[in-house]
Amino acid sequence: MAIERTLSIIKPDAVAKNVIGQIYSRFEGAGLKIVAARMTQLSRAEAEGFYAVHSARPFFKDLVDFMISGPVIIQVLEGENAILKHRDLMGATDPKKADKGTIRADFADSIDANAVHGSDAEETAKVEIAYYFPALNVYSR
Ligand code: RTP
Ligand code: MG
Repeated sequence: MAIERTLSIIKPDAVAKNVIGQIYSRFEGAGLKIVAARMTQLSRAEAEGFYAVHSARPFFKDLVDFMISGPVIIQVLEGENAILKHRDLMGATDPKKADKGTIRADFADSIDANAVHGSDAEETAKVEIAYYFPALNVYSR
């Protein structure tokens, strides 16, 4: 199976709940390595740019408002089948529909405040990693 990289964000609700370590443990437990990471509070322009594909959707403004409401932790995860593995760990977008034991089932409150983001395909992972880590200060090991 291919070694992949994916872009992960711990959203403001999960940072505020103080569950960063518990979420990192799940990544590590699944064999995903954190190869780049930073904590930041996104500007409106950064959040709008990141979610540009959703700009015409009715939830766009709420999504951007939420993503800039507090600090986030952004990381690159690396491992076998990392993109799908990370999506499986996250669970469905709506925490009410997320499988038991997933990050969203355990830590998210609503479809808006849903704890985490993860790239959904190889191409989007590349674009999203370059968006937040343009210098590619990524540490493989
Ligand atoms: P993400 O991009 O955050 O990993 O989540 P996802 O792929 O599961 O969901 P996506 O369709 O890409 O939507 C991005 C984020 O927008 C919010 N959303 N709200 N109110 C709504 O109907 C709605 N739909 C999506 C969610 O916070 C979702 O994570
Ligand atoms: Mg998505």
